[in-house]
Amino acid sequence: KMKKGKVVWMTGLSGSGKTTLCRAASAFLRARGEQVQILDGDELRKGLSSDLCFSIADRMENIRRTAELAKMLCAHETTVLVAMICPTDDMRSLMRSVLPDVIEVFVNAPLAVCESRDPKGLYRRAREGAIKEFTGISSPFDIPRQPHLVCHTNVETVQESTAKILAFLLDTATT
Ligand code: GGZ
Repeated sequence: KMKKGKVVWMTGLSGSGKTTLCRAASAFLRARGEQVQILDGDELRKGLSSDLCFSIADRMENIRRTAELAKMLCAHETTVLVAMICPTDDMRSLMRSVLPDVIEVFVNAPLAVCESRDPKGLYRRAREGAIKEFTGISSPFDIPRQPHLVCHTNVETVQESTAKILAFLLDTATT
């Protein structure tokens, strides 16, 4: 019987720590000899989705494409770790319709914390009006209703959050 891979989808604001947690989880799984693919919104938007911007419709299409790609990778025993804001309930429903077994992780740092981190200066530019439709500032972010896990990255260490994700993933992998 073919073993199917799992998809873990990190949803959360820009600067909440999605990429960091994906990289940490990926390093752990690779060290165990597992095949892992990270799908990072920021990266995909330079290639596969370089035609898309940040309107609701474009984000929907971005999510749909990424979910379909994750589904294909899953069929090859690959664990797929997605770092994508996926900001609205509608987008998460679309994502779950393509990936019924997805593990949804809410990477939850308060907006004020994400804004104070501002590693790329995007929040500052969004506040100045230089970036339109910025999530949390001028574009919606719905609080996830039923995530499998919540990582409070403002109070947990990267190790603690990663351990939580891996424990859940490895537990569901055997059931
Ligand atoms: C949100 C934006 C925007 C706007 C550029 N709104 O933290 P980052 O910088 O490195 O990653 C963010 C990334 C978000 O893309 P996603 O594909 O994850 O979004 S979605 O799921 O909603 O389709 C951020 C950067 O792109 N970025 N402009 N206006 N984030």
